[in-house]
Amino acid sequence: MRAKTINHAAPTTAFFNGAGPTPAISAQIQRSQSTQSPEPNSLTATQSIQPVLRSDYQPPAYWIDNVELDFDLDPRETLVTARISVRRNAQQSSSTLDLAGENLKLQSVAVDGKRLEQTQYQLRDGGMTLLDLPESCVIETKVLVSPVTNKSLSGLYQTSGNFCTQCEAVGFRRITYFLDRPDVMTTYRVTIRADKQTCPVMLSNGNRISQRDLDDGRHEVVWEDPFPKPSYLFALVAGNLKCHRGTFTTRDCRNVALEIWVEPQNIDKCEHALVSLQKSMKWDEDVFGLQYDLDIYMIVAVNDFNMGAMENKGLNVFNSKYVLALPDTATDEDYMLIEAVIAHEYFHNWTGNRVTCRDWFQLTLKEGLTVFRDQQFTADQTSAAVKRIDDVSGLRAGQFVEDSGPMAHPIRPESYISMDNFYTATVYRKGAEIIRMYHTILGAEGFRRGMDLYFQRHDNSAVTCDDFRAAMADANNVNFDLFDRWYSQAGTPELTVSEAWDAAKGEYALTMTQSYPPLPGGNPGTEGRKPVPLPVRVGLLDAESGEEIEQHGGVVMLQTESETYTFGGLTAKPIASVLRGFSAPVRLRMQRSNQDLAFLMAHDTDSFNRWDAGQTLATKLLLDAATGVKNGEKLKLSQEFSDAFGRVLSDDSVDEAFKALALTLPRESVLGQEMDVIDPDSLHTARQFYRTRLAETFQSELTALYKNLAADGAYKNDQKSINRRRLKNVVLAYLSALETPESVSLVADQFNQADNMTDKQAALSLLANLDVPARDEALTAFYKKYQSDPLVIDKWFAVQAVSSRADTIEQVKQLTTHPDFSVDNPNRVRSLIGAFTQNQVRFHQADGAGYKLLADYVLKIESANPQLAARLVAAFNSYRRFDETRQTQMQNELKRIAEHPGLCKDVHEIVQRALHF
Ligand code: B3K
Ligand code: ZN
Repeated sequence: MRAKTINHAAPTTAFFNGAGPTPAISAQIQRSQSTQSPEPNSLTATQSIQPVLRSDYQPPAYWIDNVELDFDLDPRETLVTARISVRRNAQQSSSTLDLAGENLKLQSVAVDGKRLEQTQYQLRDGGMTLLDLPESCVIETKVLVSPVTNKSLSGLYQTSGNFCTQCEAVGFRRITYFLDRPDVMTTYRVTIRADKQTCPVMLSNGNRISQRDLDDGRHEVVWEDPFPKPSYLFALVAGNLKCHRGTFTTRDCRNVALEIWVEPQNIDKCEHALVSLQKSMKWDEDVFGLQYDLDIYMIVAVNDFNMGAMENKGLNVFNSKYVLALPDTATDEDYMLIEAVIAHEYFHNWTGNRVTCRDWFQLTLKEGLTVFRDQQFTADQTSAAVKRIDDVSGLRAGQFVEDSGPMAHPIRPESYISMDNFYTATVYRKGAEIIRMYHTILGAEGFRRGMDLYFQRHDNSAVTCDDFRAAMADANNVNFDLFDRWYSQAGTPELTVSEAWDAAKGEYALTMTQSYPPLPGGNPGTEGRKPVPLPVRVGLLDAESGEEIEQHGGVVMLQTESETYTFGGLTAKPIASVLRGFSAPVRLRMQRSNQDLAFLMAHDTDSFNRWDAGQTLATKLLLDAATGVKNGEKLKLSQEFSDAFGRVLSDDSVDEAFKALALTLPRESVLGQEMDVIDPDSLHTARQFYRTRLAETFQSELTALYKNLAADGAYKNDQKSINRRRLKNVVLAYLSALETPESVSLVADQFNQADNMTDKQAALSLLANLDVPARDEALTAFYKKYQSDPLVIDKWFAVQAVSSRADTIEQVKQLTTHPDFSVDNPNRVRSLIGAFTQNQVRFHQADGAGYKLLADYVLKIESANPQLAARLVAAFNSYRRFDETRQTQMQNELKRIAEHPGLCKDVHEIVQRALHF
């Protein structure tokens, strides 16, 4: 292949959208102080919401050499004593030290053993300032915190009666006054005292060095973590827990004790998590040469948790959803996610903990990299092709939407009001795509060289994304300077590809042009955007035989706005397969005929593009059909698509999981992105029409395939069986679209006879869409059987919330009054309200009732759990993409939320960005 550049056009002002910075974000606003937990030590009664800027980074005035923490645990009044040895940063001359602290009742503060008078320190909103400190000293603070009333699930809180902490990003300051920033790394010694009856187990990071009983019915344990760490990796767990144990022997023959701690009733559900951990430990040794470094690795499963899990050093805390599994209660997808999340948190031990972030703007340094690592791990455990398709689908459905709306930000953001709002699909998923591009360019070996150098240079330190990029470049003698743009520019680039065939010369040319669609609202990172380096994997197929033209396959690097790549020595016009494996996170724009797409669906040797060709074709046809619905036309199933569908259905050369994906139509939310104005109703009708017509056309093939797949016998957990179940349930979904008595009983039979949750849940979800007696019977039976298992009851709420039935919103409202619904449990809120916001056709119901319901719940939970409320309210972020009526309705709800007195800053930030977009 040879490349010649025909157009080196300088970046045009087309990227510039002219709007200034979002005023409401930079503006200071006054808010009354949160009344939820009074802070008697605060000096000010009001607090201004000021963004934190990346450009404001300053090294700390003091370092911390070590910290001793003492916890006297009590649900209402836990006494936390912290002794921190501080030493002035040689590069700074200040004798003033600002410690962060929130929701703490200060009891005393002493420096080098001398208690300070109130005049010797200042308490301010968000912390304490100590004046005239010597060059080094020991600061001792005593504070009271109240775990039982802490519903924010940040800091020290109670869950199911047990004590638990969550410190990332800024929860440690809710435990004690501290330099709560990731560049301050120190060693911890932690003493925990609690009632022996209610808290028989007391855990913290590192190694347990002593344990003893006290006279008053309490007991004490001391933990010491030899590795310096930032405060966000601190953890403490105490309560009545049981342990599922295992071991792992490292490559250096060290024995590591593996302990999974859960509530007693869940002790039989831990084996899968344990095996996942062992696999992860082995994989990181094999692929990256990284061994575990402590003698013990603990995982605790808790029911109330804001996210998936947390990688605290040696003591991971997990949402129980990502630990507990038995075939009867967890689906194949749950099993896979558990393995992936366990791996992700384990991999953080090196990418995150040993080498951490200098400041929170660098979050993608650890998250993008660790997501990439867990993706590679899962690809190795399952199927690389299927994993890639799943990941790209997730990226398109979540990150692409974020990147074109009010929350668009570079993977390394420039500013934030609440850091918790920036644990985003962009930082995680797009961040992982950027890492993947280094891997694509350097190959596995070159990437490994870069990783080795990164650890060699930066072990035990807090660094930046630039340091990572430099390690990758230096280890391979490559210049990655242009990659900096991926870190500083927001938005999804569009890659427009056009082809030209010169029959006389036997030359085929692909011209690739990159651009950014403009973003209104002037989000940081959108002005003056420049071309980014794009590794584009390309292949050519012989249009006659469908065979790969080997000499022309490979990766081309597009580093400028536009280039043309010419492929010579051809006797006939080939069919190009572009962006194989989704080698760069862009929207590909290439005019292709339906025949070419059908050809790629049948012949592409790149399985990602094989699948994507089908999705592109389906998208074109479904969008046409949606327009047809709108115009009142009679819909028709496209013959081309029907033929292609039939070929996939009868293709025995692909594995069942791939076939399941290839037979699945693009989701309504993904289709919506391709419309100028999203029309949820027409889209839904069009997609339903296609599902039903395909089911009718292929009824006998689908029925035969279903029977074949259903004849597998008793549940098995191997990959082949998992793939077959995946396909079986896609086939069942088509059959259920027929809505005939036979198809309903097929689904009901699967529900009744299933010996595993995958099949049961799949059938229940299908029944939930129908208006038949079997629906209510199944929902009742399911509830009755699983009512004592919260994770399964979450599924019960979710299937009803995502139902396509016209009365879904009424059902969701009803369910909010169900005795099992609780606003304090994030999993439950997400399973009902969160799931409902993903139900495009019902959440966007024309009368705005869905919007009102969401806004009501955001306001109901915002003061208790700001993080969760902010996640939910982001469902309004796409409001500009809808028709005017819906836009106005959503805008009005956003305004109602914005005007709520004392609104928490997390929700404030999301809502203001949305309103000013
Ligand atoms: N690092 C945590 C996320 C913390 C979120 C704080 N709001 C989980 C993870 O990415 O591994
Ligand atoms: Zn992570």
